[in-house]
Amino acid sequence: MAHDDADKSKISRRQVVGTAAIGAAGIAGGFGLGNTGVPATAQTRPAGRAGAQKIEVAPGELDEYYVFFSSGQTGEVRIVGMPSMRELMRIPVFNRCSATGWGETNESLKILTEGLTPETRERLKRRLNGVWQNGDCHHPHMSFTDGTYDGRYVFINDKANTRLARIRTDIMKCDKIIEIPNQYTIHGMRPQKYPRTGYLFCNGEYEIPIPNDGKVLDDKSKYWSIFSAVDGDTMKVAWQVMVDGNLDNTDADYQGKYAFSTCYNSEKGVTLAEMTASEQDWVTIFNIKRIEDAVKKGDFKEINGVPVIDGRHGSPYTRYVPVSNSPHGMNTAPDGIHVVANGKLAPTVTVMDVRLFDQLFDDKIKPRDVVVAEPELGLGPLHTGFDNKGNAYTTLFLDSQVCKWNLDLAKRAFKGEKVNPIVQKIDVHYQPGHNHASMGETKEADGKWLLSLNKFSKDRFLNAGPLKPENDQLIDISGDKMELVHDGPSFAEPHDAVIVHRSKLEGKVISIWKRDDPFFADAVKQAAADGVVLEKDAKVIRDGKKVRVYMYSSAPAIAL
Ligand code: RUQ
Repeated sequence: MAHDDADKSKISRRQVVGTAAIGAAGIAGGFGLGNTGVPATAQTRPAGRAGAQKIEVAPGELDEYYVFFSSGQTGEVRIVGMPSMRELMRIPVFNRCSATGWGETNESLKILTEGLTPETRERLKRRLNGVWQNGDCHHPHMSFTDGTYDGRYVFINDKANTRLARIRTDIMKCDKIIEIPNQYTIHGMRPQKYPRTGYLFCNGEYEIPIPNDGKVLDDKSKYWSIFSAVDGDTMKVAWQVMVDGNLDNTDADYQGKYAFSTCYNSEKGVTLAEMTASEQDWVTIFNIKRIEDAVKKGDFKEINGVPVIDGRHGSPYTRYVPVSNSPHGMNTAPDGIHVVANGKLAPTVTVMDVRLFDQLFDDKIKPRDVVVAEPELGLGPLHTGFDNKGNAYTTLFLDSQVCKWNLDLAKRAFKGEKVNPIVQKIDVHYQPGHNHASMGETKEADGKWLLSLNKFSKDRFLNAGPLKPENDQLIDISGDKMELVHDGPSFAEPHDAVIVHRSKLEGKVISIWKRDDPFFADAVKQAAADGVVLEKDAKVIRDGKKVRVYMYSSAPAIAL
């Protein structure tokens, strides 16, 4: 059974798209929109709630999961409760927030500037507040210990300005932002899962001259991409690896030995035609132990204060596994064995077995020998989530579907057995990028929920103008079949989310600030220097051209 049967009576979007190619005039109004103006899907939805699991969270009840959403160019991280899908909080990071003062207060401005490179800090001095005014968050991820979330931090990348931010989960505030030198953009970003985070792996998506000092402008033979490992405790770049091709998405294994990234521009092209010229690109595998040893024994070049290791073809530090043209998402299965590279321009996903990587690095097998399955799923496979029963869920961007498939069946089909690894496809609305299963990127994947983060919501909500909200759809995966149970509009552009069971944060998130929290340390220090007792003094200190106002408020009174 390859297709969802919920919509059998209706024309499928794939047919609509096909029809449109033959004669677009007949379907003005777009995807399945009838003359009533009510979307076809809404008309055909069965009365009452689908799905076996309860999604209502009654007044006074709490959600079972925290969802941490990125927000694309909005620059913040959002916390949503699941399954209610109620938005609980926004954490400003790369943006400016009038409600909380982020981007205005001394504390936030310090965090926004202290981790930038000296050149960027200098350049930004001429701008408002001396900080970047935005960012582009793609991938929020929680810190790990022993293969599962440990509730310490959430990390988020800024693709636009090559920054990595850390959010303290006890207060749900950002406490560190760094800019990564020698690379341009951070796209794929993942924490080390084992033994702990440890490293944050950050992909430099675009090839640039290294060092990028303005001397090389158009000689692309001198352009390289960089894979960075940031120490999550100190928020310092531990090491970088220079690679052939570019780096899109990344993930790490459950053994602490390898990280791997997709490359869609092995050609080092600068035009679309050049970038998609080859039949195959590759997955780059990084050998963490060998790289750490290289740093210890000095096999690197120091560039802008960071040890940069040469991981291009022929080096002992990397291996390049050919896969079909332009892979995108990179996802390690909770079984700790399988790693999925999602095809994007190819209809396939490529499954590798991490247990074979040692042999690959010892040159006992060839790169393609680590591939154990390559099922054809549909058009535009971008990202894959997992349950705890050996199933995978892949978003199909062009088909606007989520494809559920079975890892074991895919391996058997790869060996030549006549089995179909596809279990079910369900329509989503529309154009899904990431999806995420509850606890699905940890060894504690629980197979309960799947979120499909769809880029377009056309016809799914009251019309709020030409700019449509996006649509985060909640899918119940606890049964044999996926069931769509909730549509959730969201503002541009969440991209990705992680679903964390609330037990991982229970007792960790505080409700009252501690007086000695480092977040306010500078103000406390300044007050002491001014001879002010913060808890009870209300004073104005004039210090040359600076005026410091100390005051407290206890509703309805303010102290000054
Ligand atoms: S990666 S769809 Cu696919 Cu940044 Cu967002």
